[in-house]
Amino acid sequence: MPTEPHIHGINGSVTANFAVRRSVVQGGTRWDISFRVTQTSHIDRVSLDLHDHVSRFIENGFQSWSAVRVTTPDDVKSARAEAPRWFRRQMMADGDDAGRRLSGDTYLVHDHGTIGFLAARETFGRIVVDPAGDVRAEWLFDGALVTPGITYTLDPLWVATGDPGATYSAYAAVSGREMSARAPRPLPRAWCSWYHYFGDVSPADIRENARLAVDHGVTVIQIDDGWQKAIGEWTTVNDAWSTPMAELASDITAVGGTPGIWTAPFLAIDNGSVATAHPEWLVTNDDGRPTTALVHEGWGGKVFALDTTRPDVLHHISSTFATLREHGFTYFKIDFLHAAAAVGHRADRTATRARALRQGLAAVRAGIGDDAYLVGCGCPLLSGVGIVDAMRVSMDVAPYWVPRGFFEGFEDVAVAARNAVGPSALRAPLHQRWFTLDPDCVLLRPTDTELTPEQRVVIAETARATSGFIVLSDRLSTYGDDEWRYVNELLSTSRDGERDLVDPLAANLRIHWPDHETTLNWVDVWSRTTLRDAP
Ligand code: 9PG
Repeated sequence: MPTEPHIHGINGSVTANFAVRRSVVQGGTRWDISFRVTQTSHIDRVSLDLHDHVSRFIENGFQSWSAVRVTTPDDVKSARAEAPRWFRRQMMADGDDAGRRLSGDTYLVHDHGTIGFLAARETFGRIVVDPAGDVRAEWLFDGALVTPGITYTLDPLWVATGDPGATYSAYAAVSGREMSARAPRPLPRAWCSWYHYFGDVSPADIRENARLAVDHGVTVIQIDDGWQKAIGEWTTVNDAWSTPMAELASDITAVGGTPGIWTAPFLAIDNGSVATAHPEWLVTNDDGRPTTALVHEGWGGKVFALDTTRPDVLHHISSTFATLREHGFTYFKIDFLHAAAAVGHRADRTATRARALRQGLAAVRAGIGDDAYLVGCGCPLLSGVGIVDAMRVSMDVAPYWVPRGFFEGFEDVAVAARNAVGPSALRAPLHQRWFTLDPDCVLLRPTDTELTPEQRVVIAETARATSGFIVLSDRLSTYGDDEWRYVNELLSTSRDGERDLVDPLAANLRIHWPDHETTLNWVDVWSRTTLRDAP
């Protein structure tokens, strides 16, 4: 039986009085915990020993791109501790634990059940597995200031014992309701510029593909990274981009398409106009200097994070997105969202990282309007529930299968097709219960690719089985009759509706989807591939 929660201060001990209430919800135990402190304190975390022991589980990483893999408690990948701090903190809810312990961030699916947080409104949560297999729950307060006289209510925890697949689906349903998941919208049929053109895309490329896509029933034309003036400047195009975005959006509309656009709303490049004009808008380190949220050589190096606890920053974000909407865009892919949750200091010292992120996401939604289609990416998943329509749940797909170049211990989170396929399959139960699951793009082009025909099919079939959210990301003029016939089959047979995993920890992963079951051979996913569909 679990005991009393513990509270950990940033500097030394904190005393608190806890109130714990337990109830039975959908076959599991729901824990509602609140506390009051006896003196003003900066809180690191609250922890609860679960007196449970696991031997196999899914390591479920912090955000869209983090590691998602079936593993054992001792497989801590100690080399992870050597990766740069910004990278560890981007990939794990507690990046400072990298290489020492594994966790299910937000939830843990294990050999005899599922444990998870039902909400991410107040804090990020992690289910920590120590190398011996003992588990505890942690609510991360990130140093937030807490005051006596206020009752703090933790995001609820849910603990269920039973079949891993069944408890996983039940957990996704209970937490989705707790976070008021949005009603699923019809599956978009989309084209995205990234995985063929990458940063080297032009308005002419967009127009060429828009025409071909719309002719084949693919209507959303999503312009990815490469159009913007700079990271953080989302209302002006760069010098090489000859066309104003409002004009390009109207060109897309004119051929029958729906204009879509990529942005990274919480980032500001070092030395860019936002960081220079408003240094006070940035999340900072202990030394008062801006926190490096990430390093991206393609963009020019260090990238900072906006402090989304500031009303002026939230206003800037909302008005930026209202402008993009006025330009004609109604489909928005917002990326690198973890930056709003960067570790560091913010104007509102009572705010946790989770609250900062949630406020930033709400500001984007306020700017685009309730009816625009919003796709989250690089985001702690539960934070987006109730705000986004769809969410990326894996690392980037690529025109090659196995990763090339990564920080040691983090090979599962490097760009590579297998790192899109595996995590998407293991997160399939989130589809429709949390949001429309985005398993990343389908790549069918027969040229400019190192994927074998079989690997291309595995990517596409994984997208169909896990959600039916099909986004093509090829230069469409490379398609012949065979590719278009397959696109047509994918679109006409994709099905909405919830997904279940028969045994999430098995070597053959069976994904249940409406009237179908697709089996991924796990060993092969990480090396070669096979896939069987049993209608
Ligand atoms: C645009 C891309 C695409 C893509 C997104 C995101 O950690 N990384 O090295 C890393 C590399 C690329 C990346 C995310 C993380 O890609 O997922 O679909 O929009 O940005 O720059």
